[in-house]
Amino acid sequence: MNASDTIFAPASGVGKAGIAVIRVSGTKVLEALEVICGIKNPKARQVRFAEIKNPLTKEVIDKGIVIYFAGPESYTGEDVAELQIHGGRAVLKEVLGALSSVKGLRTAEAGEFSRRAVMNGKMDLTSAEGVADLINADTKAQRKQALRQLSGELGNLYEDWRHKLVKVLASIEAFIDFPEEDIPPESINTAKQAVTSLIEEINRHLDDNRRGEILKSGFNIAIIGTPNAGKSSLLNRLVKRDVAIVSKTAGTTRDVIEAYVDIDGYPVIFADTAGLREATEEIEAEGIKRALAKAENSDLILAVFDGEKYPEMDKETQELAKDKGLYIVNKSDILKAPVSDDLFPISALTGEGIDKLWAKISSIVTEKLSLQESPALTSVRHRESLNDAVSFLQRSMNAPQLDLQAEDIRMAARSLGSITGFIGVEEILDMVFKDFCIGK
Ligand SMILES: Nc1nc2c(ncn2[C@@H]2O[C@H](COP(=O)(O)OP(=O)(O)OP(=O)(O)O)[C@@H](O)[C@H]2O)c(=O)[nH]1
Ligand SMILES: [Mg+2]
Repeated sequence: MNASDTIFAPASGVGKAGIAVIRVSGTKVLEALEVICGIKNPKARQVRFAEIKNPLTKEVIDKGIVIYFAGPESYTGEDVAELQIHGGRAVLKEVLGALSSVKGLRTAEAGEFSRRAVMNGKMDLTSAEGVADLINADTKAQRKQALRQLSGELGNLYEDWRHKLVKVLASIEAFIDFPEEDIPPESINTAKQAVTSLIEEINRHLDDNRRGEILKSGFNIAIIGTPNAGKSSLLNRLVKRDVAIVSKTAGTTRDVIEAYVDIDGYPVIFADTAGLREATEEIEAEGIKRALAKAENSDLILAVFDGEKYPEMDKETQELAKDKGLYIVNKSDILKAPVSDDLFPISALTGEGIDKLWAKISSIVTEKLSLQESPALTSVRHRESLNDAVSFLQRSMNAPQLDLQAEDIRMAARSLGSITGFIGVEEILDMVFKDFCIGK
């Protein structure tokens, strides 16, 4: 990958459409516009109608709209052009072919436009990740979270923390490097206090039950229980589709069957699993193994008990679901004993009790994932760097010497900087001189 190449790629999706957009970015954009569209000296940000030609045969491929953005006032910070052409496969293929025949132009790699935007300081890394999340957003809450991140809310939070550390570092370094300047020793205490409160703040942010990450990837709900309890029937009922096979044969479901639903704007993935019992053969044993893994990795468990057997309730199912489960007694249509208040009696067959269960699931999901005032942590990458930062800060608090303390704080600032992509070293020096007026 060469960052000096001019790159192009369809910005719109695959398949037929009324319009397709091709984006071109780099130093050769003007040249490409002249060769392919016959446009010379375009005005930035003005819509131009143009014939798009094959530069070799001069044949007109399509007629469309061309917009030129002069760098740095563009998405990537470079010269950019957007060609809005008809979205037919042949048109797209030939226009892309025409672009690739211009010397110095090549197809962009995945994420390369946003990568250039980051490299050119148009956005930080978290915003670029927000762009990807926004494109992948399936539900309203996912879209909102992604847009907040794209808009820089998360990046600003991390940058703000890093700035605090840079300030602390500046005061410690000043103390070390310029002892003759009579810096009050309290400044070291103030610095320590700042580090302590930052550790607390980062820990609060980390300790959010993975709200942002779950919103991004989907809230996982596993349906478990003994064979024939009615797990597959419940799944079909909940997602209003016939996704899983239902039969009176115990042990029907073998593999994990997942179905995706949007609950009030939140992404939820229900997983039906194999019935739990002593396996009778190899495939069933594997299915049960997967069921247990699914239960372990889910955010909520729907423990389904067979109403035909109630009040007997399977012990293993109870145990598996005790920390994060709802106990559901299915087949309420044929129940012989009344169900106690803490359980959800339902009939997957008739639909009885499903509304109440659905309301409960929905309230759990909403409470767990609802957007908060401060932006949520959304990726493992961020979590790892934040954990590193906290470790360094904690170590700095116990460092025996000031210079070691400073080094740990510098490492912590670096970890934070790696999240947004800003790891300025120079600015620490800048800060020393600015805040303490040391030097001439
Ligand atoms: N009467 C009654 N029968 C039900 C109800 N729900 C499911 N059944 C029946 O119970 C049997 C088993 O249902 P499934 O949904 O396949 O059960 P499962 O828990 O997925 O079973 P496995 O996949 O074998 O683990 C089928 O004959 C269903 O028609 C219900 O609410 N009432
Ligand atoms: Mg089943």
